[in-house]
Amino acid sequence: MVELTIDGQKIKAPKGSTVLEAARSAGIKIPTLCHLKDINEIGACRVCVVEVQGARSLQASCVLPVSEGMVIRTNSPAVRESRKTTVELLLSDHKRECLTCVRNTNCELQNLAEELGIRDIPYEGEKSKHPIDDFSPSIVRDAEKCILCRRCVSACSKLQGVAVISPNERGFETVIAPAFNQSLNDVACTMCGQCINVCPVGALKEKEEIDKVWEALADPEKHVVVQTAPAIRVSLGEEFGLEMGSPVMGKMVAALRRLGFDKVFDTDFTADLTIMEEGHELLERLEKGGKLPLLTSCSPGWVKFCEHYYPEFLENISTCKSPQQMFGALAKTYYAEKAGIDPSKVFVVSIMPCTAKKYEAQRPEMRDSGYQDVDVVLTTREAARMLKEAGIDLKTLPEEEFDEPLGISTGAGAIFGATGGVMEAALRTVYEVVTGKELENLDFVEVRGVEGIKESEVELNGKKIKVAVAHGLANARKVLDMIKNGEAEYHFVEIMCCPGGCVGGGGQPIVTAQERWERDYREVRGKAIYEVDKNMPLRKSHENPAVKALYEEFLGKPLGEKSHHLLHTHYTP
Ligand code: HC0
Ligand code: SF4
Repeated sequence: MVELTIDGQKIKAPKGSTVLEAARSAGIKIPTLCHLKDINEIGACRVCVVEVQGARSLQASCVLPVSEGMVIRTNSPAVRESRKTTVELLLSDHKRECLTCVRNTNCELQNLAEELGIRDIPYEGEKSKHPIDDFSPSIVRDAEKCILCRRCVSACSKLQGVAVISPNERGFETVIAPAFNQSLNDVACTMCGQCINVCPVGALKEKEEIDKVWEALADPEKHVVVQTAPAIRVSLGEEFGLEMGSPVMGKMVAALRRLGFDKVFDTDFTADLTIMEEGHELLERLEKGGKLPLLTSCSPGWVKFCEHYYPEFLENISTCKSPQQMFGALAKTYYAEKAGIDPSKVFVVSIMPCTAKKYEAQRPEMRDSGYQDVDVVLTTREAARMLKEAGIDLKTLPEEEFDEPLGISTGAGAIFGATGGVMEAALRTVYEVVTGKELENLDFVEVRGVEGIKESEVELNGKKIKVAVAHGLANARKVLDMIKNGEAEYHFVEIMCCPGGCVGGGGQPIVTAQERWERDYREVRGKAIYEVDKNMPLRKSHENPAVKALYEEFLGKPLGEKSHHLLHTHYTP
């Protein structure tokens, strides 16, 4: 420990920590902009400058290590002046569309300008000119709003191990973009949206598709159904001012019904179905000597990553479509038939915590119903925007139930939303199917939590099954490399593209740098998902009565002919 003085206060801080960390631990606030805990700690923006006694210039506190006897001032005239000038300069070359910006009232630059009391921008001069890149089905990039903080660059390379965006050119010409300023659509971007989640401003956002949904809802010819992903039931509330991780399942159903959807269904239903299909696929590969380890297929950012960077593993990926896509295929076949509706009139909307799901829905493989299986994918944020536009306040609504039959699910379906959840759900079912015995303890805690890579072993009729779970593509890389190099051997591996799994998806409510500092959003939302599971009357996919009925009435059996046609696909190199 070292002792230093910050604003007249004596503070003890661990050796190797920064002045910013020491100040925050003592409750002294230093504003930051480019800083993002553990991800982007580069001292680039200089908003966090402080005065160090004896030093000739102001220092960026986020990269300044503490030292014994240091005397720091975080709030002197020189410090305030410097911070203000920095932000004024940023604003002078910023496309100031605050009133119409997607991040209006939720922008770290806007908040900072307000906190620093900036009332005018004295440095109006030349402005950077860059076209908007909106060719990707998922991500829109507007470099004229970019403040060059590099948070997206670090997230893409450090969290995702993808590194398709970086600074191009120099000085005033600098632009954060793929190499040679190409479109994100033309490079090996996974469309995960992690860059959006860390962007402090509106330079990165999802491709908004709200208008298509308004149009469908207004069309009396269309039967518009909505499916809600597992993760959004613990995150949508954040957009309405509720505590992070608040469960809002019943209110969410009520809100979507009031928005005008003809049926409010649940992706958790097809998550349960995925377990039936994928569980049997695992058993078949184990018995018949198929390609192992089996890798999960539900996270489209991960699948795209595998296609670009590890094509040699494509045959390991489960042939199961994701729950979102199984839902679309069934909505326009099984459901349409059962409800007596012309499938061409069924319009399927998904609400997903994910930007890559927009891309997934548009893949050519995803049309087995005879139509595009899922018509529009909205992120959690877009769904909240629609509700707000309609004047629906989630908080004040009663709790309502999903519609039947595609709204019936178990706790196993719910935990898909957190890292380790697909694995746990699969183990609950596979264990009981193989052994014929009832599981005494349903909680496979070894695969839970935010550790980057988790491993476990399960005994099935005397045979040890080794499993692993990875979340965040940088961790996926590690696991795949270990398998490739013969350093690890598994039978089944769950890979989720986003840190924390879908609860941390690129379409989720934005968590600011300050909030990321205060708590681990992946952990808070993940725990909330496991609470949802705990409170469900049924917690094993194979016990879902609607899934059982689906097999009896329509599919026949897991991996049967109809399943193969509607619910499975192949990703080819
Ligand atoms: Fe997920 Fe999914 S769990 S990918 O993490 O499998 O996005 O929430 O909807 O499809 O169910 C996301 C979340 C889904 C799908 C499901 C899977
Ligand atoms: Fe990188 Fe994901 Fe953003 Fe693509 S979407 S640039 S892979 S962080």
